[in-house]
Amino acid sequence: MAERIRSSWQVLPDLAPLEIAADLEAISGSLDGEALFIRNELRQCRGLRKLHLETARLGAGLQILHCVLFPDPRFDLPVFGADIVAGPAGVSAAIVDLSPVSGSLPEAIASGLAARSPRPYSQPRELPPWGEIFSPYVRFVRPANGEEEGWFVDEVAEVLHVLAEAIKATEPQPLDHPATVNRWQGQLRYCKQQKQNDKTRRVLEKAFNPEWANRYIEELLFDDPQPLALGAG
Ligand code: 18B
Repeated sequence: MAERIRSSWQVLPDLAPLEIAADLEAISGSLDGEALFIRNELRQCRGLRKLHLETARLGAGLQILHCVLFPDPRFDLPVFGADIVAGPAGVSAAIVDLSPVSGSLPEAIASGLAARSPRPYSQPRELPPWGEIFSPYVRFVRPANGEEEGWFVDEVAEVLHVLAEAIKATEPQPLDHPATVNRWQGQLRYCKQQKQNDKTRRVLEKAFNPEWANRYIEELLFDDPQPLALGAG
């Protein structure tokens, strides 16, 4: 999955490095005597202020893949988010979405997502209340076997393709355009809702400590978009 995501980034326009604090790029430690490792990769490109892929192994058998692509608010683009959580018994949660930041998805995105063939997962999962940020096309499942895991990997690639096409087709609006301001607020709200996921916080608090977990969530996982310097765009 991580390899599929990395290779999907290669086609994006003006892909460039994005600085990351050295102490957040590769993190290792131990939890209950088990090795703990986190790797973070950051990029930026035309249309996206931040591309983030995190792969983590936390304690006894918990593996997480977390990927969020945050749009530059000047572009009419949604937030891409994916999270896969696997324990010793297999994948318990697999979610992928292009989430709107302006009420509803741009038309080309919605039709691109709607055109995909549905997969008959046997164990769909119910979203938590903070999940109201997700689009009607969100996929949230517990893949029951290798076949369903394969469906999910394919779906993530399809969703990334829909986003990549939209990035190519979208022109930026000025920083002080009301639509830009609206999308900036929508992205702020996306981050605020994601921070209500207690399951993420609890795992990080246990593996590290509450202060570290809070900094990690605020500064790396769901950092707010930069304030709009009105008049500068
Ligand atoms: N998340 N996930 O990314 N989370 O970060 N995640 C869990 O089987 C981590 C995102 C999402 O039912 C679970 O329930 C950690 C993004 C949803 O209440 C654990 C990190 C999205 C749920 C973690 C991480 C997202 C969920 C419980 C940082 C979506 C279900 C596993 C590396 C775009 C929440 C389970 C619920 C669950 C942990 C979604 C342990 C530590 C970007 C909806």
